Amino acid sequence: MDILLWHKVLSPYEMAVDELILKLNHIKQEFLMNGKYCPIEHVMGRVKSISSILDKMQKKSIPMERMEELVEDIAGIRIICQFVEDIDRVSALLAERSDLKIIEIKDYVRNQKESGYRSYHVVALYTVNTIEGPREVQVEIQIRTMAMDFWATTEHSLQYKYKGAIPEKVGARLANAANAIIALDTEMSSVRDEIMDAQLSSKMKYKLVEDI
Ligand code: 0O2
Repeated sequence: MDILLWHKVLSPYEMAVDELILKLNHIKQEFLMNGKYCPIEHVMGRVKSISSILDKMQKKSIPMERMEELVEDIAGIRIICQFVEDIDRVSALLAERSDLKIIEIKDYVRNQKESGYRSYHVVALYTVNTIEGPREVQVEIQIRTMAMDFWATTEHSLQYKYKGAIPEKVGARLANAANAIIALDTEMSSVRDEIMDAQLSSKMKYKLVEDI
């Protein structure tokens, strides 16, 4: 596939990522305006690079004609939460939306991957309006805590550094770190109410100053 065709194929995914980031950030504002704690800390997104798409297709023996069906994370959104409990709240918010049709849930929070990876994945269909009419595209929304994100980002760079073959010693330390992340998330959850109250009042104060 030549580069122009790639851009044409990826364009609806770019639109989906841009629109969803905007909409999800708006949820944050709504919570704040209503004086409520927001389970979303921040939102990021990206369209998978052409080389990563090709790598995944090769790894999973996906033929070109089934790329859009089988590479589920061409459009990727990442929602970062403060507390583990927020993950279910965000997942419920997504399930209620009329612009998302959820087709698959992968709960690696309750079912941690062998690598130590924890995150909650929602694969959904989202419609964008192109000049050729409406297009339904798949998006993968990853929901995780800040601590889970720290671990996953670090492990991802080590996977890259060691080309997927992380040495046993490093793997063992990553496994220890994964356990420490679980302990940290549990500890943060135990002081959740106090942190939520403190943050809400400071954010509201900031908002009032902004409004004057
Ligand atoms: P990217 O874009 O570089 O993050 P699999 O074959 O199991 O690896 P699958 O079945 O396509 O993946 O779907 P799954 O398990 O939902 O994983 C898709 C994405 O989840 C990955 O994208 C990662 O972002 C993240 N992920 C899954 N497992 C791990 C893991 O062990 N460590 C880290 N750090 N992230 C993980 P990609 O394709 O890796 O690409």
